[in-house]
Amino acid sequence: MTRILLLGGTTEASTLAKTLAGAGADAVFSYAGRTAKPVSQPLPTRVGGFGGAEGLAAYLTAEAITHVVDATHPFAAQMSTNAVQACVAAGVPLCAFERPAWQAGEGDNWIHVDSIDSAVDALPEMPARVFLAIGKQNLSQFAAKPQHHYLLRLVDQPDAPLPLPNTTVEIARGPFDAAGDTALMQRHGITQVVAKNAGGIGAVAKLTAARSLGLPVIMIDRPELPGRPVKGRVAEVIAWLAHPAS
Ligand code: 3Y8
Ligand code: NAP
Repeated sequence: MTRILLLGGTTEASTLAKTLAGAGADAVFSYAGRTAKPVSQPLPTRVGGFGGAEGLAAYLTAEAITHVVDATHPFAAQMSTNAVQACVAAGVPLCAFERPAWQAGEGDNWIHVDSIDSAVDALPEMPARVFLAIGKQNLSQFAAKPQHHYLLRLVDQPDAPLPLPNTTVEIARGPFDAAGDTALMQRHGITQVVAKNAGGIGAVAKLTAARSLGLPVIMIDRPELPGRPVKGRVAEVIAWLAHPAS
């Protein structure tokens, strides 16, 4: 009897949830609980951590999960690592559902860095106006360069003082569009953008806007993840669910 745990929090996860719900699949959607009011899903939904890889393994057994699809964000490295370990421990097949990384195109001016700290190092010494569109969890590292004015885009109003002295906060939940991001960046006189190589369509608008405005982008490459089968399309995930050994 197939029972699927879908680790969500991305556009891809929401798309897959619709397909599974439409097919009447027995599936549970999982959020970490990072935002106050996550988008509702057409599947039974659980919110919050599992308690590490051990907690997830216990959950898989207790809930008689037969397949895990990890459709979390490419930067959700801890969740993806825990999922690999827990599925081995519980003997449950796992596949990732992931969008490809963005590639620089004609007219793009990207500086590739391999971590958030390298992104901080890549910022100039002279005061600049930086669109820091990487969410809330990694802001404190940018306190090393307080001289810049940072435009922050967050999902929820911050519930604590921000670790940066000069900020403008924009509260918005993606997906975003290029016209909106171009206007936003012009309005704030942005001189460079910092982005995670999330891939997908939900966060790409700021790259399109940077290209049209001729602005450099500091692009943070994805963290290394443990080996696991990765699918790039809903149809491939559905086929895998029928034949997990594939
Ligand atoms: C809680 C669920 C869907 C999923 C939508 C995608 C697209 C819109 C673009 C910018 C970049 C950023 C951020 C972003 C995008 C999608 C997707 C995506 C980037 C929600 C959501 C949850 C989260 C968590 C949140 C992080 C933050 C990252 C904002 C819901 C809206 C910057 C990633 O305040 C916080 O603590 C926010 C934390 C993790 C990164 C960070 O480190 O701060 N996402 N985002 C999920 C959970 O609890 O499990 O609230 O509805 C989902 C989406 N955010 O269903 O359509 O698929 O990527 N999310 C990045 O890419 O850099 C915004 O502003 O340009
Ligand atoms: P993370 O750092 O990899 O995970 C930290 C811990 O959060 C995990 O060990 C787990 O706690 C819990 N967790 C993460 N995702 C979960 C999920 N889908 N369901 C249940 N628990 C989860 O994760 P993150 O980067 O904070 O991302 C959190 C959520 O936001 C994920 O759903 C992700 O898809 C989404 N998201 C993240 C980004 C990003 O830039 N990181 C962007 C867009 C969306 P336990 O160890 O207690 O199990």
